[in-house]
Amino acid sequence: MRMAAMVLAAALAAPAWAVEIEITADPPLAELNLARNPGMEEGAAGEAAHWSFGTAVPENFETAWVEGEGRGGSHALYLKAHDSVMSGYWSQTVQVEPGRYVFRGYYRTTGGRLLMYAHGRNTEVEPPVGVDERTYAGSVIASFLVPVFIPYEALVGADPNTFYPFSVQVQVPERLPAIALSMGMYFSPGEAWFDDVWFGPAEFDLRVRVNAQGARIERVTVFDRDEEEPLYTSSEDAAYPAARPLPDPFEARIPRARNGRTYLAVARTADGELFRAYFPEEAQ
Ligand SMILES: [Ca+2]
Repeated sequence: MRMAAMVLAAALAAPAWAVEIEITADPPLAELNLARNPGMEEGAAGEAAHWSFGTAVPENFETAWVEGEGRGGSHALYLKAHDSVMSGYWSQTVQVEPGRYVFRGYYRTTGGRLLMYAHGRNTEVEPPVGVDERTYAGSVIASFLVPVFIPYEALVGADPNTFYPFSVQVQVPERLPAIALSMGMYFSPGEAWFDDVWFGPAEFDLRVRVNAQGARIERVTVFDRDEEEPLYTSSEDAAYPAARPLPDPFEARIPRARNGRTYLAVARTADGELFRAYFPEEAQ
């Protein structure tokens, strides 16, 4: 009898509802990804689809589409540079429009100097537009395309079995119809693996949905985790003038979220209970 009473008390103390919050990119990031074969899983006859390796000294490099060594899925791109005589890169070309993009991905390495960059040039217009990654420093076009250069020194101590993220901001100028995404080894011996590439718009819309399932939700707030001020508050949303509780389900769209940032959606019930969800999900 005493046991039954305790169980009942516990049941009463627990909330009768399970508020569900979903915060997603809309459209989903996978649909915004302009890179083809971004996870390196497509290919045939030992060749990864859509990626090719380029260097002026092919004999300095071993390259492969490797299986069982990927970060996501099973496949990755691999390269080994024997000596420091030349750079070499895995690349693919993507069509672009003027605007801000992000080139992201993951590498792992046992050593060597890596360079990941987005680059392009159109010499058929006057003046020519584009950039050369080796002359970006201090030039007028420095902000167009910024390479991520990871020197050997920075990689000392890096776990050779761990994939690390890289991210490059890309400002595509007018009259540059396409750019190449490249990942490779820069004048040093070493080896590297690349996987899970994403190239797409630097900003996108977030969609927040709250299924209250019986709870009274009073407020929904969305934060950029690195900013103090909320990005969105339902009480300031013209779509929900003084609505208490908020409609169930609740939905809001937040424009111009920035790629690479972490977002937090918080739903507050009438009792002051808080429910949270993160974007991207793994940030939690
Ligand atoms: Ca993969």
